[in-house]
Amino acid sequence: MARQAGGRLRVAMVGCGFFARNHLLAWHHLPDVDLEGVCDLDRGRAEAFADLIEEQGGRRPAVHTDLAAMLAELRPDLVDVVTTMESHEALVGICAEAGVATICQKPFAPDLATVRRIVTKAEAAGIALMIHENFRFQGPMMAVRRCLDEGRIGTPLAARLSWRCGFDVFKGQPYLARVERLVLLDLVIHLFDLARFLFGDVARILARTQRVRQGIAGEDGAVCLLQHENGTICEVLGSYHTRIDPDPFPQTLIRIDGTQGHLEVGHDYALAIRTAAGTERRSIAPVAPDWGDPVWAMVQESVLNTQAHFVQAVQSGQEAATSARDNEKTFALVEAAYRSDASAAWVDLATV
Ligand code: NAD
Ligand code: 89Y
Repeated sequence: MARQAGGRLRVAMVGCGFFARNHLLAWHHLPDVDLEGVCDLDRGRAEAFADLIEEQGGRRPAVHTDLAAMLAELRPDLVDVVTTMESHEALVGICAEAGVATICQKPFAPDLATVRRIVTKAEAAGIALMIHENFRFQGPMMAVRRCLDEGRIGTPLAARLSWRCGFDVFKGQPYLARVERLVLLDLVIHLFDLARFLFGDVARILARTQRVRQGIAGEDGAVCLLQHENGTICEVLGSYHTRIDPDPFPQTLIRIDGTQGHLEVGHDYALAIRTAAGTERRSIAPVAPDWGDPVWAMVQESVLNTQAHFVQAVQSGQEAATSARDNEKTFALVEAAYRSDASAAWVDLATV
């Protein structure tokens, strides 16, 4: 049910780990939101989050170690699930049973069958469920989408989205070293969503993966080719092992050839648009939240934008852009990419 526009939303978070700090601060700084509760199996982590809100001048949220108990006590309007994928089915299930609007971090689940079970349960319960897919909410990516919408380079023909860097992702997220489906499921999933955001749904995919780093369970490099339903061809590159200078982390570098011109997003968010009229160059650097860290500015701004989008969706009763049903399509691309890699063949999305 749509909430009355302008009403305040009572929010509770579950998962107080590495990435959740960005969510916590974004909820604290969003207008019309009251952060009522934080929950983690590790009470110390939840207490530390509550301390941080107090240090920021906010009202201390209630601390919990059990989601169902937190929902029974606080009855929030919105729950933010910021745990890793293995727990999403159980936690979103608890939210569905409580009938509460839920936003859940990516990856939605470990596999497509689980994604589909969660979507079915959420729809049967009638809750709004959005996946926290934040790349399309990065300020620079929204600027690229505006250029395409304005027809600056005509119809996109061929494109490249590249996130290849040497940033040590295992330092902040040590669990990544143990997952067997690594770079496609953890990172390239964002680029697949970005490709869908920029060029629409995908008809078929070809993918190859590589394992470079020693001592990790999954693939850490991937090159994919997407053929979109509208004919655009998009190359998607993801890697955790690339030694490159300057290192673009956390940026996605972009090139798009269109019928009327070429668009490029290079290092430091340098946008260049080449058309018959000449070349326009400008910065599309993100606006760092004042609570942010300069290295993570774009990530933190995108978290803020993603959460603001869900608040708006819940308040208006409209479906979120990256709703569970929408994200199932992004997830299907990951599943298709693994199938393509295993068979060394194109995979038609209609078969996934
Ligand atoms: P993490 O392991 O650091 O934190 C997860 C926390 O959830 C832990 O504190 C754990 O105790 C808690 N938890 C797990 N199960 C629970 C349960 N049933 N009840 C209560 N608490 C529970 O993980 P992280 O690095 O913060 O990642 C969380 C999610 O965020 C992952 O899915 C990851 O892929 C995603 N992530 C997204 C981005 C992005 O840019 N969108 C970046 C990094 C991580
Ligand atoms: O977990 C990943 C994500 O979602 O974006 C980048 C990342 O932190 C490391 O791959």
